[in-house]
Amino acid sequence: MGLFCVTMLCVIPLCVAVCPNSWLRYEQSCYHVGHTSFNFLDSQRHCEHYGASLVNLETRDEIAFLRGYLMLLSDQKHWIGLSDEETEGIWKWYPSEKRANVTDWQPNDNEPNGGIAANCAAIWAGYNYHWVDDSCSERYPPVCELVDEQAVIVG
Ligand SMILES: [Ca+2]
Ligand SMILES: [Ca+2]
Repeated sequence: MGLFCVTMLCVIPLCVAVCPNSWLRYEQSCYHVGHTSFNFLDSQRHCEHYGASLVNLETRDEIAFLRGYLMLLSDQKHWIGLSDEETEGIWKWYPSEKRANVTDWQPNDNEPNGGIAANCAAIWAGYNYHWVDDSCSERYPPVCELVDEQAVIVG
C-alpha cells in the first residue's frame, strides 16, 4: 500500500494528508481562517465548498491551538461551528450535532448570555479570543476545519 497515494504523504503504514494551500495543519485536521464575512449558515456552506466544515473544537488543546493562531493573526471575529439553535442552552457542534463537552466561553461576562436572540458562537478578539454567542444572521468570516478522514484520497 502507500504507493497509490497521490495527495498523501506516506510513511508506511501511515498516510498523512497534506493540507491544501494556505491551510494549517494541527493534529488530525487542516484549518482555514476565512477573510470573507458570511452569516452562520453561509459560513458553513463556504467551508463545505472546500469539502470541510465550520471548525469543531473538541479538546482543550484544539481550543488553545486555534486561539493562539487567531491571536497571531490579530483577526477580529470568526464563526465556529457551535449552535444552540435547536434547543436553547444546549450547544452542539454543527453539523454533527455532538454536544460540546469542553467550551471556552468568555468567563467574565456570563457568556453565553444572548438567549434566544443569539444561537451561534464566535471567537472574538474583544473577549481575548474566548467565545461569544451572537445572532446567527450576523456576518463574520468562518474558521473551517478539514478532518483527515474527510479528505479525498485519490486512489
Ligand atoms: Ca476539531
Ligand atoms: Ca441561544
